Amino acid sequence: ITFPMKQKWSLWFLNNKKDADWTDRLSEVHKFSKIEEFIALYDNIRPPSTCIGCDYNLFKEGIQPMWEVKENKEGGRLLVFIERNRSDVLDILWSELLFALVGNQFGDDTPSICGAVCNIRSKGFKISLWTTNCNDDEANKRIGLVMKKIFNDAHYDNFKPQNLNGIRYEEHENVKVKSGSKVQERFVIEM
Ligand code: M7G
Repeated sequence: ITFPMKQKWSLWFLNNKKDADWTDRLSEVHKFSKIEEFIALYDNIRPPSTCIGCDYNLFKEGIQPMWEVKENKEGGRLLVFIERNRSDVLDILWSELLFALVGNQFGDDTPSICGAVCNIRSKGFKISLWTTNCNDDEANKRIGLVMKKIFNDAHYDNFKPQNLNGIRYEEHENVKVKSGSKVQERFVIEM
């Protein structure tokens, strides 16, 4: 018996070679279409907290995890910040989000989703879900509410999801031009 996925996904990795071009740092690690393939891969990669300076990305097969491609060009992201002293929370939230995606938890809103990104930085961590149309507030809010439920239902040691300061929606166009400083959000979902 095998467990095919409704949607094929691909895992990407951005290495921490800061001197190289951003696109050269990015590589596609593995594509998969069965839950058991995903679990086998998941069991063999380091948790994000051990990869400072890197990104993990889980994107739909065929969508590159970058602003420039057509699926992301007019999109944006549902974003949470995680403080740098909570690497345990980073690892939990990232795995919960991955399993939710491959487990089809976003249901009928899956077409609006492009993928998930985990930015691991010494100053702190970011987890985001990229959606394809930044103007589709209704779909993006429904997706954000599912994300909120996933993060609320996770089990933490001595941490409350309310400490995440909400899930904010940012348009990629605004993120691009404001690297470093805080981007104006389109909406926030309180945790
Ligand atoms: P980041 O890694 O998303 O956030 O962006 P950080 O500030 O927490 O490290 C850092 C830089 O990586 C950006 O200013 C861009 O130079 C580059 N970069 C990030 N993304 C997501 C892209 C992308 O999609 N395309 C290109 N060309 N560069 C990107």
